[in-house]
Amino acid sequence: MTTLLTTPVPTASGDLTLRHGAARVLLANWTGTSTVPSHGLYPHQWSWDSAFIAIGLRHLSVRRAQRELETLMGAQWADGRIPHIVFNPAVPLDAYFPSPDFWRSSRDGARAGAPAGTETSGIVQPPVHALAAWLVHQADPEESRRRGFLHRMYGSLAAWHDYLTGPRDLGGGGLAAVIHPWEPGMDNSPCWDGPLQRVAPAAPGTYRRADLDHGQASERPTDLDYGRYVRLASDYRDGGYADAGGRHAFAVEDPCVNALLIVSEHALARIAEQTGEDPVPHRERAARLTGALIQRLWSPAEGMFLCRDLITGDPILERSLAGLVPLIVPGLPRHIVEALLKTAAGPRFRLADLPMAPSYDLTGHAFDASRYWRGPAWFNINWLLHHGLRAYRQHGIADRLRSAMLTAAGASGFAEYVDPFTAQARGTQNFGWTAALTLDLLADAGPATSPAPGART
Ligand code: 9WN
Repeated sequence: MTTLLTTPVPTASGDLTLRHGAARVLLANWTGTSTVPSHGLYPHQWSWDSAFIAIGLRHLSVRRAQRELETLMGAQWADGRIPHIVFNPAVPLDAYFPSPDFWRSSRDGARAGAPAGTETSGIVQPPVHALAAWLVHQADPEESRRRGFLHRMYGSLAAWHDYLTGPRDLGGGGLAAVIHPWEPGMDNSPCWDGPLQRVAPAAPGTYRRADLDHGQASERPTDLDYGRYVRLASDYRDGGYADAGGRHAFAVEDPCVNALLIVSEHALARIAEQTGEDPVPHRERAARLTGALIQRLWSPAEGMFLCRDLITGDPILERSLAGLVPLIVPGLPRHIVEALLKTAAGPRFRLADLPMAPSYDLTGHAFDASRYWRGPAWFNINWLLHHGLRAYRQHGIADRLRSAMLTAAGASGFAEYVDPFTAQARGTQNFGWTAALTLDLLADAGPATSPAPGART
């Protein structure tokens, strides 16, 4: 069956203009060792962006896609964490906040194993990396073997997953927790509104937001929320970036983060098979994580997965698109798949009639079609949904989503995100993962060219 772990068979039928446009963005955003999400708003290397970017870059240059991931893994901490930003020392400090002099990773992260020669942030982002490494390998297995690509990636990826399932299992229930709203990658999701109430914001004059130099204030997080982000990050830093034993004001289990961890753990099993390691522990861990995801985050009443606030112990009653992303997890019970598909097509997400799925419940009290992660549609999450739909054989709706995403990507100038009703551009343009995933979708013509059901590739 087609799963996220299968590489699409490239076709000649892709839209050439769109392909050229997407390739132009990736070439322009390449810095020589990695790709920036956007030169203006995000001028460094971001962790999950790089993974999605590598998945698209493999269609242009397998070597460059490998390099993208190798650069990121080169900044891994000794405790296994992959930092959410790897800073480019050539970029001025005031180009992005929080800058390296805020995180001070090489000094304040030394005890947690931060590298001495590279400045990074100290928090993490969702684990898309093993999936990306596997897909990059599959794009040209011979070249990958010749360069020993998977051999070089395996140990780092295994350490990364050990970190997430070890020190980051803050709830003790077998799932990875996030300790900052930037970690799940959906920074400004209404899911964090409740947990953030407990966080005293950093004093306004103590930092300067650089994001407002590039983005409209009406589309970005509020100053109050930004102050809370800064407080959480500086408290974590001041505690030496310690996880276990650290007192976290914010600790949440998120279904998208954990679904990606499960898919990446399956990818790690495939990688282990290629490198001569034992794949079984990875399959077992993927199975355990899947059980914990269902047990801790599935809500039969909502027909979707919910985040869990580890400080109160309660589910967070906000419906974000993160709760449908587990559709990418293989082998879900049938009743859960059916409920997820019903919720996706229902009034909250309208996947069957809107161009792309909104990031948050259309009927929710906090819905905002323009503001960051509170309604707009994002390409990376819709790309994941597209794969989930294919995996569970919903080819009609997957085809529709794919073609709407391609249209929106081209028409919006490869926007960071789009209005969920009109698909009009929002945020910045020439955005890395939008271009990369466009290339990937163009190469993916659907089930007709996919391997036979059950095929292991
Ligand atoms: C903070 C880079 C990143 C994405 C995140 C997105 C946004 C950063 C910010 O940009 O977050 O990490 O400054 O808002 O929310 O998903 O990885 O593209």
